[in-house]
Amino acid sequence: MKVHLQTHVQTQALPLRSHAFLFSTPAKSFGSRKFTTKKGTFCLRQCNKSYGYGSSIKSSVTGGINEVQEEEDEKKEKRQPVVKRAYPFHVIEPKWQHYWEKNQTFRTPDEIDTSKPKFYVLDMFPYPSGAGLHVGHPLGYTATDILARFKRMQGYNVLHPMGWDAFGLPAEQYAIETGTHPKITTLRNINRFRSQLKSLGFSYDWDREIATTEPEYYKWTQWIFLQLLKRGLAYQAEVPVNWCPALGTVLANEEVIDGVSERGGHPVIRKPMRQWMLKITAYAERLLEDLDDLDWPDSVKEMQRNWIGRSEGAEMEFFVLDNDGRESDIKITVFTTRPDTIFGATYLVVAPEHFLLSSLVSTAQQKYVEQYKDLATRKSDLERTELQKEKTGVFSGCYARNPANGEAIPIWVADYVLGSYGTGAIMAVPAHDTRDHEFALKYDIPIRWVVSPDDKSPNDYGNAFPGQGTIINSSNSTLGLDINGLWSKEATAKVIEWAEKTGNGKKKVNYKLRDWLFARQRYWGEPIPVIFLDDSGETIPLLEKELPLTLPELEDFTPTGTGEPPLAKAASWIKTTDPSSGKPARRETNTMPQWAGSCWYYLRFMDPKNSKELVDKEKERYWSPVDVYVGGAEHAVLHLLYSRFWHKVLYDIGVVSTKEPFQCVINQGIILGEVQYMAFRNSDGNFISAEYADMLGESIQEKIPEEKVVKSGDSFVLKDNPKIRLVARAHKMSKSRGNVVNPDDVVSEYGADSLRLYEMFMGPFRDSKTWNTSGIEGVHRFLGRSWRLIVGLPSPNGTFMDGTVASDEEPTLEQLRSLHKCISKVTEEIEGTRFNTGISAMMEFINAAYKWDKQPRLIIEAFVLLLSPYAPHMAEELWFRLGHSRSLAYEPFPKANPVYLKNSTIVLPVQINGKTRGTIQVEEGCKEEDAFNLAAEDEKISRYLVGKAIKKRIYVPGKILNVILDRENIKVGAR
Ligand code: ANZ
Repeated sequence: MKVHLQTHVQTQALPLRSHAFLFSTPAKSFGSRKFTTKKGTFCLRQCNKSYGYGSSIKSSVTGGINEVQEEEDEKKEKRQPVVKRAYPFHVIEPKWQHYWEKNQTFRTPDEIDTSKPKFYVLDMFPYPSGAGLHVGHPLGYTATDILARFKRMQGYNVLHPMGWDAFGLPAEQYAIETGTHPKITTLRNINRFRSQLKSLGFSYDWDREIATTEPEYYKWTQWIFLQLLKRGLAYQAEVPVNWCPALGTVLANEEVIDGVSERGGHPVIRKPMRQWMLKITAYAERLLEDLDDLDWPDSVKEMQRNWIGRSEGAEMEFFVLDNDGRESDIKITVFTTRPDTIFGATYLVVAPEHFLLSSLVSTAQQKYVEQYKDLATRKSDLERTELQKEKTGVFSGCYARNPANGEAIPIWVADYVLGSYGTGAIMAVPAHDTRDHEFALKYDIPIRWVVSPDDKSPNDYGNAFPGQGTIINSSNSTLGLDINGLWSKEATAKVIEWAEKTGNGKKKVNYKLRDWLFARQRYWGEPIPVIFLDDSGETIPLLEKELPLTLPELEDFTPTGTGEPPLAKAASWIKTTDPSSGKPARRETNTMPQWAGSCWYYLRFMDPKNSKELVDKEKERYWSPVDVYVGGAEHAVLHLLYSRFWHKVLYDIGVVSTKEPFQCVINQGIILGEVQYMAFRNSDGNFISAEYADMLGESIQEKIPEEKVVKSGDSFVLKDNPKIRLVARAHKMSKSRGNVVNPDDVVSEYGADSLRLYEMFMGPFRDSKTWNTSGIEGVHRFLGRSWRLIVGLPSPNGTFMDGTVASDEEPTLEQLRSLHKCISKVTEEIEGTRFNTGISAMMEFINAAYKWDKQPRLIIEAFVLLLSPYAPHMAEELWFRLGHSRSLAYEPFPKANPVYLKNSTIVLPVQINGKTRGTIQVEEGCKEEDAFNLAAEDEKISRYLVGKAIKKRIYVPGKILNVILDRENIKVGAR
């Protein structure tokens, strides 16, 4: 999945008054440096063959592990030794990737033992960009792989698939520039991604690989569209799009920068066009309610809630007055969340695009209102609703009656009210809404306080008081409405009740969520399966048996110039006939947005080759829902919301059995580029310390290499001149900053296991973290140490002996304790997705094991199994060297024995002045202070201590505590 380029207006939640805009622009992918080869890549290439697009992968290799080993040994001899290698990962890794592929180790069979528990762990599938994998990808993929491997070893049936979100703008843009068909570019990129992923040893079931661009896949995307259409959840509407007359094309929001096209800088205007919309708003309430039971980050749930933006309130009617001050038959409906403040509504505001505006404006104000409307259409909704922006508006020349107190109040036109939310009109209460307050002060409109906080009179407030409180100044005996003295909540209920009874309004729930704009004027997307009759223009859905409606071959992908999508050029494809009436018809030339394919792919993985159904019912019932879904936080709103919407529709029509698709969502953190150190020079070219750089204003920045930098206190300074402080900063990886790390380089230099381990060891999985090459060296050393502990030291020529140094002796108690502590911690930390601390536990274990004379097989085998989800290649090789002939992928994961987890107690003799006076029971490893306190509490021993001053204590942990008394000094008060 990539950060999708959105075309036009997406399902939108708009910030309104008092609402902060919570969803920031999605983070873009890291990008990647051009593929470079370094020492060692030779070996990787050998085994990372690219396979055909969409084809299932078949290994061409025959023979068992030994045969593979021989082949590899042969290759090894031809290779140059690489100094940095702590162990022969360059031989081991391709060997095991090869083995897994040949033996289909990670294949999840179609027919499985469903009495076993299941675990479906899914990555947000990538957009196969031309840049290849970046180091951000393996972060999430390693985590899911560890979980998948761990659960397999715990006896679960695991579904761990991978595929491609392969429609998208870059391939089409490339096609426009070069004429290369997007299919070719996509295929090339998929092959590259696949081989890169394989080089990292992920345990995907490659047999289930899918691409959203494959007709067998998008047949079902189209099928879902037909179901939506059947249920009135897909409809057509005129919607404004970004139209660039000079380029003759519709542009995505991201292709428009400051009102001009990114390409060429031509003006872009908003133009209404016929579009397909999906009625996600019909599911707003369920999308909101069902969030509660999900095991998702609170921040993501909150973002979804804000995006849906449920507001409870009322619609109130305000009759417009004619020139004589009498009620006309035009009424303005406003949406308010604060009906309790109705007596304080001293003016109305209608949005510049309000449908009634032209019938309201007085002749005298006509000119000003027109000018104002014109200005407003050039601003985005975001600009209009920005809290800090000065409010502007014009008087319409017209008044309306406040239904609560009968007052005539002015109607204003102002762009801080949006046409697209609520009713596009508000009752303005300047005493209790900050925007209205600012506006009323500017245009000299009366401010009436109607809510009083308990402790202060409202006039003490220079600003609006937007809170709840006790209602004041709110009674009208003629209408029988009196809310004075009520608390805001009660007053709101009473006003709504009164309004409903008198016909002045009604209770109303509003959502900020908008329907989803579902058409794109692009070639490289799923064709929309409908036709239009030539004579009547009627829309006819394709029959299900006509699916898939495949994309026609095109040679020219350039825009048509008329705003018609590129498919308009496929003349013979467009012309068709309606099968039921035989009438001539035209095909739809818009395509679906990239979101479509990613909305439901998790279902197809359960049954990827089913040609009769989207997914087999039993398979779906077994595998649903996805147990753990890992991906970037940039998908917190739209992708997850769209998928949930489709899933709920599929639930309603009986295709899926669960209300929600993803039980647990985890967002991995972002990997920032290596820390960069910046120094500053003044205009004479001399270095100046960072704190003066701002003062001078004209300083020149210079990047300083790490080796010329030292840490001094909390700062970084120049090694040669410690007076010069530097600025240290980590930036998001980007090509332009030149701080992108290519995983291929890391793999060739340190091996895939080191990359996997490093990505997990960098810090808590969910946090952002900075890349640091010396960190990889650290984990690489750990792997090397583990290898040498088990295999033994290399001979002088650098080769390792076969087998291991494991002995067949029974492990000691100390060894068992070390091991079981490690098992317990590693298990707990994998389950809690705290992978970094799991690695620390293994490092501690290895440090302890280095102190042992012997490495008992029982201990070593268990450690190898513990290590295997993290560093599977090395673990498999060690397992093989330990004498096993099958992969360890399905070996039971070690279980911690509680007996070895308890700290045991020992009997510690206590001496006073060298004479044994008793014994105490202490925990093994007990600290001196604790041992002494226990001794002092012991009845037998304490009597030798009472009233005595202590000269010193001699403590040998586990052996003895000797307390030496000061014979000269006796504690005051004793005797
Ligand atoms: C009177 C009032 C008094 C309001 C008060 C607020 C405070 P949310 O919670 O975001 O739904 N509003 C309604 N429609 C609007 C539009 N199209 N553009 C801008 N503002 C709009 O906000 C609802 C509140 O936002 C409504 O309640 C309305 O102002 C304003 F002390 O009505 B209120």
